[in-house]
Amino acid sequence: MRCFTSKIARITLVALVVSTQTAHGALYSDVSQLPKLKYDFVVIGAGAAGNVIAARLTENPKFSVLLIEAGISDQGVLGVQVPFLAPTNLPNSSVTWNYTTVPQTSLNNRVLAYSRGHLMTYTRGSDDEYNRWAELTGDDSWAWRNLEPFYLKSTRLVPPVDHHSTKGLVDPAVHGFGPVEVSLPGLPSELDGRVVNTSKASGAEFPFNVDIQSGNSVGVGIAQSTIGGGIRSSSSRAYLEPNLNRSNLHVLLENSVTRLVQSGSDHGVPVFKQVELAASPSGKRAHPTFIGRLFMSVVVATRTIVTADKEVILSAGSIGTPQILMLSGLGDAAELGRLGIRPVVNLPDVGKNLQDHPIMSNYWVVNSNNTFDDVLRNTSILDADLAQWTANKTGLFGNAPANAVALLRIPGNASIFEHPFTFPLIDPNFFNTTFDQFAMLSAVKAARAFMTAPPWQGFVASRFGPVGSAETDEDIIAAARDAIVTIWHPTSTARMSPRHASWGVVDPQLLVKGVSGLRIVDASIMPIIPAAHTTGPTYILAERAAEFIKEAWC
Ligand SMILES: Cc1cc2nc3c(=O)[nH]c(=O)nc-3n(C[C@H](O)[C@H](O)[C@H](O)COP(=O)(O)OP(=O)(O)OC[C@H]3O[C@@H](n4cnc5c(N)ncnc54)[C@H](O)[C@@H]3O)c2cc1C
Ligand SMILES: *[C@@H]1O[C@H](CO)[C@@H](O)[C@H](O)[C@H]1NC(C)=O
Ligand SMILES: *[C@@H]1O[C@H](CO)[C@@H](O)[C@H](O)[C@H]1NC(C)=O
Ligand SMILES: *[C@@H]1O[C@H](CO)[C@@H](O)[C@H](O)[C@H]1NC(C)=O
Ligand SMILES: *[C@@H]1O[C@H](CO)[C@@H](O)[C@H](O)[C@H]1NC(C)=O
Ligand SMILES: *[C@@H]1O[C@H](CO)[C@@H](O)[C@H](O)[C@H]1NC(C)=O
Ligand SMILES: *[C@@H]1O[C@H](CO)[C@@H](O)[C@H](O)[C@H]1NC(C)=O
Ligand SMILES: *[C@@H]1O[C@H](CO)[C@@H](O)[C@H](O)[C@H]1NC(C)=O
Ligand SMILES: *[C@@H]1O[C@H](CO)[C@@H](O)[C@H](O)[C@H]1NC(C)=O
Ligand SMILES: CC(=O)N[C@H]1CO[C@H](CO)[C@@H](O)[C@@H]1O
Repeated sequence: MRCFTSKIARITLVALVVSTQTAHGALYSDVSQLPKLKYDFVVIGAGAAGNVIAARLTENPKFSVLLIEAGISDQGVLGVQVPFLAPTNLPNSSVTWNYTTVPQTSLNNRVLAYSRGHLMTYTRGSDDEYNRWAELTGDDSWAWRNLEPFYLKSTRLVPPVDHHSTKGLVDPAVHGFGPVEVSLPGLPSELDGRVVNTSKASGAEFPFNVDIQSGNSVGVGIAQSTIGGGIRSSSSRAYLEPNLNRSNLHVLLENSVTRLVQSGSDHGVPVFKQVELAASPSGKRAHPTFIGRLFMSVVVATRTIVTADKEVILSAGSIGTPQILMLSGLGDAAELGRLGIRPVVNLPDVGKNLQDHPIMSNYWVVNSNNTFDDVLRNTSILDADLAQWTANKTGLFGNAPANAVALLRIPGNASIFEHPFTFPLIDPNFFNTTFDQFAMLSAVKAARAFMTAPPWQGFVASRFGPVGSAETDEDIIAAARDAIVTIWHPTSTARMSPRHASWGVVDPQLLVKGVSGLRIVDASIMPIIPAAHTTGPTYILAERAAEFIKEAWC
């Protein structure tokens, strides 16, 4: 099926929209401000995939879309916009979910911080990764030759911030024309030349790869990041912000989806086209009110239901998506029963198969004063920037000057006693196979071999830290158990499988098995984690899915 929309008709409609809609008029944080509670599509989660879906579906002026996001707006959040700050300040902040894993048995029972949100390193993954998805699902839509147009739609190469020549370090021909900006580092470092020379001299050991987006990711090259003009190019900046002026797109922030509600049934198949949401765990929003000198908190709403005429698209990510499915009775029936949730469809794979990339840093002591150490040790400059944001945030939201005080009981229906706002158990089970250990050992050995090449002589003084001091395979594995953390790439917790397979959660069109009206579009559907940073592949799969949805409803 193909959609035919006259370009002329579309332009006319857009012109009408401009005259009635003010910019940013579609951004809400209070459900009572929403102009309506019924849309064609309700998209849950304004992350990498959800923003693509919202942007692409609203290209059709006939489709109305509500995008719901639990988090706050990223406008003015320095840690999100300043590329250098993102890695140090984003995890564990007001813009992240402060999840942790269950104790990792193979990492000396360490509990790892498991933030959600995304940073900048951009890799799309090799063609083979996607061909494997096509093979596994028995659907050619996911074969790279059919997926490439969607990669090209998602990102584009822009010059580095200092506009230096990047000739020979990137291949513009393998890049696309999408809204997410990708660039090479704008501040070449004294490491770059050594990396390139080591690689070129090594031959097959560390093959030089001029551009890892070429379809073959194997090799060494200069990193590409989603940064444009010195500002982080996030899905929000690239896909959402430019389209907030569309009258058919409403975005509701600071509201969590607590479950999907069965809206009916179609020939015995449960239909899920309703979404329950709440601003806070109790389902109420407290509005501070002054009556004389008495401060009161007036409850103005309980949980709200919004309805999708066509589809609900679940894009809450690899942790949020299975949590919402389970809260809605879609999951392993026995497990749901134990949690006191009435099972609607038995889908044992929901929330299983979590795949992620563990990361472990190898350190060397070097003869150089151009490292980040001083910047990271002397926080006075960073603190000044952060203080400005923190001060403004405090100023904006204010402290309520309370003139009265009360001592109360926590009611039985308070947030602490409720499922939806309780963090799910997250178990990537890192390092628990001999393959995982072999792979990490190989990576450590490769890094060490790389750093003994001639370009590093006189520069590298020694290896550093407990991993650096480990010599035997056994010692390296033992040190790794204390050093491995996550690179925050969870995938596959609602994996796709062939249409009629009993395993898996979604079919190759990303429709949830056993129900109607519900699709999942985010990293959780990846049948296998690609050897790539996961945002690039998420953009590609979301672009692919947006087209599926448009084709289904034109
Ligand atoms: C600290 C960190 C660093 C990373 N660095 C990189 C990197 O350098 N390169 C890279 O490629 N990838 C990186 N990643 C991974 C990348 O963030 C993910 O692969 C990508 O964002 C997945 O997209 P998604 O759409 O599946 O989920 P997400 O982008 O996580 O989007 C899910 C959205 O749903 C919202 N949500 C969840 N539950 C609810 C609910 N109940 N109600 C309403 N909204 C909800 C969330 O708040 C979130 O906005 C990093 C991740 C982290 C945490
Ligand atoms: C996460 O933790 C940090 C530090 O403890 C806190 O400031 C922040 O508000 C938390 N984030 C959320 C979304 O609760
Ligand atoms: C997050 O913040 C909390 C409270 O400040 C702290 O205890 C915890 O160690 C932090 N975690 C990370 C990963 O920084
Ligand atoms: C890398 O090789 C080039 C060309 O041989 C040489 O000019 C340059 O100095 C080398 N750089 C480093 C850091 O070794
Ligand atoms: C929204 O604004 C962008 C420029 O920021 C413009 O190109 C686009 O035409 C506008 N769209 C509508 C519907 O007004
Ligand atoms: C919690 O209980 C109180 C008292 O019974 C009731 O008024 C309130 O509506 C309940 N709130 C929710 C969210 O159920
Ligand atoms: C680094 O700085 C110190 C102190 O200023 C100096 O002694 C040393 O020579 C410098 N090292 C290099 C490699 O420039
Ligand atoms: C930190 O940096 C500031 C600004 O450059 C400088 O004035 C201060 O002396 C530094 N502090 C330390 C402990 O090095
Ligand atoms: C995996 O974890 C289990 C405990 O959960 C442990 O008994 C087993 O030895 C681990 N396997 C490896 C290869 O580390
Ligand atoms: C709106 C507002 O309060 N802006 C302030 C943000 O913080 C900086 C530095 O503290 C102030 O200069 C601004 O006035």
